Amino acid sequence: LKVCVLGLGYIGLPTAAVIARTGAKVLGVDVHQSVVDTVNSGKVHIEEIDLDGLVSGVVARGSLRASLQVEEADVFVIAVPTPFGENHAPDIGYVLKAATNVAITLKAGDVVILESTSPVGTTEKVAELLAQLRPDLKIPGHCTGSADVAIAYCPERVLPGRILVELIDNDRVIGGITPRCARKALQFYRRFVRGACVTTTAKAAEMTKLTENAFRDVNIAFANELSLVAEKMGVDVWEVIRLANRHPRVNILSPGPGVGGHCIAVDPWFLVSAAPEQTPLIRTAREVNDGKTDYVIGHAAAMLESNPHAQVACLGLAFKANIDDFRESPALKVAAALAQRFGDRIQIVEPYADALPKAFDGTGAGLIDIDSAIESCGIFVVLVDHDVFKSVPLDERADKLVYDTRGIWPDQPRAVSGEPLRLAS
Ligand code: SAJ
Repeated sequence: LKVCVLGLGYIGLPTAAVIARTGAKVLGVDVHQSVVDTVNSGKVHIEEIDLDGLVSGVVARGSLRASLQVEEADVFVIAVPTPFGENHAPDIGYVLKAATNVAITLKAGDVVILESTSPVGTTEKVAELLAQLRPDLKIPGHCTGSADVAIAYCPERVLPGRILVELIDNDRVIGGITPRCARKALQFYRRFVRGACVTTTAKAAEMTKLTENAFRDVNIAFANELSLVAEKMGVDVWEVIRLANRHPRVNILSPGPGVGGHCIAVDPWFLVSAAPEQTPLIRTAREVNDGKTDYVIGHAAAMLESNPHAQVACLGLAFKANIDDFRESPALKVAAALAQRFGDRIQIVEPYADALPKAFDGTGAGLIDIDSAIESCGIFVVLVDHDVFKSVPLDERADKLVYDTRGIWPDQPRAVSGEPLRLAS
C-alpha cells in the first residue's frame, strides 16, 4: 500500500509514521524544505513523546520519506492547517491547495481522506474541486453509478502529549461523501486504529469534530466564569468544584488563565461563523475564555503594583501542562504582558523552553529555573500546571505571595482574595 500524507505537522507527521510502521510505503509531503530535510534525516521538528524514535526507525527502514512534491499513491491523507482570519472566518485555502496537488496524480481506485479540522461542507468542496480538475475520473457526488475514487472526512482527535497512543486507541469517526466512500476509508483506518471506527456522512463527521472542541470550550468557560464568581464571593473555587463534582451527574472542568492551543480556542469559531444567529452560547464561551486571560493580566498587575519591590516568577509559558507547545498560549500572553509592563522584575520559569520567545524581546525579563525562582522571587504567578511546579513542597513556597491561576497548590496560604495581595514584609 502506498500512502501520501500532505502536511507534516503535529498530526500529519505522527500519522505518517504510524502508518509507515504498519508496513505501508509512506510519502510525507510538506511545503517547507527544512521539514522535508529533517524528516528525511530521520529526525523530527516537533516535540511529541516517542515520536523521534518512531520516525528515525521508519525512515531508516525506508517506509517513510518526505518530499515537497505529491507522488502517485493509493491513499492520500490531507492534514494541513485550517487557520482563521481576523473576522474568525476559517480559511480552507491550504486544504484546497493540497487537493489540487492530489488531483495531479489521482487515479481510479484511490482514496482521498481529509483530516484537517474544517468547516462543515469542506469535504464536498474538495470533491467538487477534484471533479473540476479531473473530468476524466468519476468523482463521488459528481457522477452517476459507482465512482472511480473515494473521498472521506476523518477528523483527528488526538491530545498533544499522547498523540501516538491516541492515534491508535481512540475511536474514529469516518464520514464519506457516499456510504461506499466511508467503507473504503474505513478499510484504511482498520490497518492501524484499535479503537472503534464509526461511519457516517462527511458533513456529520465535520460537525462532530467542531462539536467536540466547542463542548470542551463551553465547559471550560463555565469553570472560568465560576472562578470569577467565587473570587467576588471570597470563596475558593477549587474547593467548590471539588465538592460539586461529588454529585454523580456534575463534572466541572478546571479554571485557568484562559484557553490555548490551536484547536479549542479556534474550532468553536468555525461553528459561530457558519451559524452566527444560532450560536450565542458558543460565542460567549469563547469570549469568557479569552476574557479570563485579560482578567488574569489585570489581577496579576495589581498584585505587582501593590508589592513594588518583589521580584516575580511567572511559572510556565506552555498552553497546557507538560508540553513544549506555546501556540495560542494564555500563559505566554499573561507573562509577556507582565514583562512589557514590569520589565526586569519578571522572571520566567519554563522547563520546556531553551530560550524566551520573541514576545519577551527587549522587555528585560529573564528565563530562570524553579530553584533560582524559589531563592530570588517573592511573588509567584502560576500559569501552567506542569508536574515540576506541582511538586514544589509548601515549605519552599510558604513565604511567597502566590497567584495560582491553575489551583496547583491547594495548601498555599492566602490563595484567595478579591483585593490585590500584599507581601507580609
Ligand atoms: N484547559 C483548561 N481547563 C480544563 C481543561 C483544559 O483551562 O479543565 C485549557 C488547557 O490548559 C489548554 C486548553 O484548555 O490551554 C486546551 O487544552 P485541552 O487539553 O483541553 O485540549 P487540546 O487543545 O490539547 O486538544 C483538544 C482535544 N479535544 C477535546 O478534548 C475535545 C483533543 O482531543 C483534540 O484532538 C484537539 O483538541 C484537536 O486537535 O482538535
